[in-house]
Amino acid sequence: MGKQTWQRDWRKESVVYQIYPRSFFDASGDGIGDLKGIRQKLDYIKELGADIIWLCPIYKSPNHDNGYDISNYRDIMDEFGTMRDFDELLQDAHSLGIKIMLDLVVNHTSSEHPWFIESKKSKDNSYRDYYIWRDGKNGGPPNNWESFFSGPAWTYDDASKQYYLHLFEKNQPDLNWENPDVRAEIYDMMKWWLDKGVDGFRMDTINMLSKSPGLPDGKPILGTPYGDRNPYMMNGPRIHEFLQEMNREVLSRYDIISVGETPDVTPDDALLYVSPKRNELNMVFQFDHMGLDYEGLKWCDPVFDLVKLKKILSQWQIGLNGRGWNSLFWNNHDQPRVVSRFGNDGQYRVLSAKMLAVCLYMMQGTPYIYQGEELGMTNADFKSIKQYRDIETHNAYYEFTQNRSVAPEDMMRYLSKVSRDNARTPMQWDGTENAGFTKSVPWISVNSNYREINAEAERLDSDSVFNFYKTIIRLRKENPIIIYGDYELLMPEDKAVFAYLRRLENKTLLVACNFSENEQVLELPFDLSVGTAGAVGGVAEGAVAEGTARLLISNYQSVESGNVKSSRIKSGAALRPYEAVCWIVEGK
Ligand code: TEU
Repeated sequence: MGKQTWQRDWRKESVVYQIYPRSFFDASGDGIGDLKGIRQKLDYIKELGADIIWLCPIYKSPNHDNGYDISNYRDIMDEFGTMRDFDELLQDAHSLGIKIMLDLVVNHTSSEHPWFIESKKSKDNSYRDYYIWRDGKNGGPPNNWESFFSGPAWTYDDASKQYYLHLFEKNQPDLNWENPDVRAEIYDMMKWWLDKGVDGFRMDTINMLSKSPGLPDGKPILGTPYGDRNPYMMNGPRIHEFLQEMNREVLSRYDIISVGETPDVTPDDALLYVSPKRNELNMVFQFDHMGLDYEGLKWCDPVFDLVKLKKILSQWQIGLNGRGWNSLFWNNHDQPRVVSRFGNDGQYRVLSAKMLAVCLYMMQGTPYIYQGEELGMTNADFKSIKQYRDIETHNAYYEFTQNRSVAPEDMMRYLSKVSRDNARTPMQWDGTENAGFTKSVPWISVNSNYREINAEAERLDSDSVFNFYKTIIRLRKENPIIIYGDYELLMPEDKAVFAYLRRLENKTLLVACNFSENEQVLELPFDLSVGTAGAVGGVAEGAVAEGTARLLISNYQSVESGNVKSSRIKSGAALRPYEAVCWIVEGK
């Protein structure tokens, strides 16, 4: 290998596996996943090749929002087990060389948190200012903001005759980050977990901590009684001051990973959070690609547009290259399953799941693989609103069918495509009852396709999505060009093919993905003549570099060692339905 021109970093070279504990594996037999269950599946995660586990919230919670409403930051939710269970899980994970990052939810607490219980007691107690209380206006809430979970973002408290702010459910009151005592409490709690050996945090809604002074009304949103809250609660005036303080007081003192969940940011906004010289976070989750198929409103019949996806992901690859760092994700516990959303969960489920993995995980950034994604799990197959469990889903179903004249059957169709519960059906371990997730009645229905799609079957099948993900993860570790290389989009306007180049030193990686069920043509600005010695034409400068090319991965064929038929990758080569192929060309 030539002179190394890049700065290595374990956060950049790691692959993260996200676990939604409630749906992962139930060891206690109560129908709900738990920490003991995760501990029993560490070998599975190790076999996949992940380096870090992101645990969704495991803290004490009444579970109005499945743990994103915390009533005690320093204790474990009853359903998930005990602090001893956590300590043993952390110890076992570390002994396998797997790190654990927790989910930091500090924009809000549960309304059952002692701080809020005290705060609510009177207008003048020492905890009142831990939250955001305001007098009403014109007989109603202090402003026209809507909650992310439908309805007003304010709830009136009869006792103290004031409203409190909750950007999410009414049981999730927003903390007042303007209050230095609140910030100090949070930093102490973070250090408490880091001193236990936790390896970092995913930071929930972290760009919402700073709200605009005066909490002004938003621009009215047509067809609703609400205004646009985003300009006044996203990326607010003191957010970077708060995060630089958090970094100074906590993050900088440990060798850890931090990723902020930051909806509504551009690449330039993101650089203010992740540029190393800013001393804030290592990376963020942006959501531009997670909203491209919604018509401005989540509850719709999503329309996928590959050209939009290519533009978005390319903007982020180029925008952060050499200046910050990307996270790479298709799924999480809030998003529908990607094979159902951007792929084909019918005839081409396996091929398209593999294609989607090649498309994203050959890019620059830290991959975040969500439980079941590595199996090609699909959206839920619910037929009744009664099968759904998610507070956001139920609130939206009520709001849109009762107050916005959406027909129930239309709303059910929307839910089948966009509800967060699509990602929350139990992990499918094997073909036994309840997919081996629980010996009891699961808290949410198991997808009926578990006999065909499950970890046990896929671990034994060399051609499975699971083993394909293992290969991709291995290739990332073996080829620095995938992690550190530059990025260049090819065929930008093509509606079916996503093709791009990665370059690092004397190597070029070509990635070509067909997002359709029809054969497509791969147009290259140069020919890759392949064999024991091939030549690759430079693009801009027209130079021709001599080099050897080899197939790195394909979802249509296992990679033979060394050379392959050259006809497959000349410009004009055909890409079969949902074909994904990667070639690496090594110059002299
Ligand atoms: O989600 C924050 C967020 O922006 C949500 O609006 C998310 O985009 C939405 O749920 C997608 O439909 C985080 C957590 O990931 C989510 O599970 C929590 O419910 C929410 O914060 C409140 O803590």
